[in-house]
Amino acid sequence: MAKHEDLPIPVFSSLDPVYGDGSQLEEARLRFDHLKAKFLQVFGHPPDVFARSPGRVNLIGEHIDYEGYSVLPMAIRQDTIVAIRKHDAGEGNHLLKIANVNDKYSICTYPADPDQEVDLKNHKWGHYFLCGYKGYYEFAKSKGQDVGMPVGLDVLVDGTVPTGSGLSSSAAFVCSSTIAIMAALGANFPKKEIAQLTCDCERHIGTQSGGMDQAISVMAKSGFAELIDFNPICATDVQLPDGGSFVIAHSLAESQKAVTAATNYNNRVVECRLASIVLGIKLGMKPEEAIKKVKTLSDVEGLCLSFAKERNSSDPVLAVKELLKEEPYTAEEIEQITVDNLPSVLGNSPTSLDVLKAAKHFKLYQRASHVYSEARRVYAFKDAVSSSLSEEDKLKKLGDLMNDSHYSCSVLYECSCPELEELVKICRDNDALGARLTGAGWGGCAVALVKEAIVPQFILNLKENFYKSRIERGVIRKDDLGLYVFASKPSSGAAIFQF
Ligand code: NG1
Ligand code: MG
Repeated sequence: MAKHEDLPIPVFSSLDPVYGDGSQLEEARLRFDHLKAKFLQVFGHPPDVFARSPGRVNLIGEHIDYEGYSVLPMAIRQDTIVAIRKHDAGEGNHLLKIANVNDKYSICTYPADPDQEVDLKNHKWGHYFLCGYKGYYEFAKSKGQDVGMPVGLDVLVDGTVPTGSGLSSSAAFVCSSTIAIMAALGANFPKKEIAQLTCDCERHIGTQSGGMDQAISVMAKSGFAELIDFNPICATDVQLPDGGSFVIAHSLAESQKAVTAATNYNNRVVECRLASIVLGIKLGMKPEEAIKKVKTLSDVEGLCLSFAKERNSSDPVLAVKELLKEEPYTAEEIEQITVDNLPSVLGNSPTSLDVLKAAKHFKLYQRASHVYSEARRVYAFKDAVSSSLSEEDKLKKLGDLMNDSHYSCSVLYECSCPELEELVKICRDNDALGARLTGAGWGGCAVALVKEAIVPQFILNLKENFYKSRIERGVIRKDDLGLYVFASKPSSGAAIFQF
């Protein structure tokens, strides 16, 4: 039998395989009916085809995908649906028109030109569609496929993944866009290739992101979390213990990753890159060699491990502790080690230059310690799930690992924020077995592991202790609470609908 990741995106002629048979199905029917009606109203034609791709919650393994390490997310029910219609050759104006069912997002128009640049200085929501558009053409060309003359596309988007929440609304949008474009143009590819191409193309938005979000959005299976490995991308099913449930709660601080990239997300990617090069040099590589060959902390883990072994340890963090200093490094201090200036060390990439301009110093010790320890927690989590521990002990172990992960994100990686700290504490005070920020951080959601039996009471307690005062202050509406705090089961991955 072909492996799950080698199969193409499934094409369904009914909603049931994705949205089940309960209240979700009714909700989905209404959404699709509304999409069809609105499409007709905006564009004067019905759509050809639909694609959907879900958001995700990362259970453990934060800020390590771009360092080459495995992560453990699961898809959530909330998703993005893209309805699309391809113009006939010779028809219309050769434009990509991207509309949204939510009036907050005004229509975005681009030329139907796969070679156009994404205008990073002028961020628009439609840019994520453009990422998928460019990505599809880049990929098809790299496979030597005849892509023909680009034609105009009419597009209508309906997303239910809250934005800036660490639940990967961006990847849900990029993946559903890419898959809708493929479906409209009559192409389909193995899931693992789509996971890689959507990861590559989301970088056109200006973040040096890893591939977790796209991989889970494309490859998720209902009922399972997935251990995602990179290089090459591969997903292994992880069946979570029955007695526990994951509750997702929004801190209500929105993190605008595309806008804050230089000081937050890309800054950390650059710090990890510099940490890995400095470690490589300290562990015996010539500076030119390290600059050329070392891209991520996983590239020098072998050297760190040999160093640790000589000291009778199997922990790469030992090398970090002995070889890097705890005080932040200045650019000059790093340049003395690399014997080259930082812009050149980083290959003069525009997004890295933005980081260098904005950074005062670089916390190499802290970032590398986080990455190596978090990578090990992912495997410890996976091992605990499949261990022979009693369910009670298993859940406790998973909760402890989630708490350790949060501590590391907060103290070493500094990607938390006061609202997330408050929320995580409230989760723990209300009997969560573990709680942590999820996704990039600096706002967005926390995820808590809670005993199944207490989920309703736990959610009520969060409402009382975290959300009530915010409703009173008018930050959110009481009726919208269900959008901000909910329990989630692992949901299924991307799909195409052709009715
Ligand atoms: P979110 O939380 O969706 O912004 C980001 C990255 C991931 C990963 C996490 C941190 C993108 C598209 N996604 O996710 O690759 O690095 O942060 O673990 O940039
Ligand atoms: Mg994102």
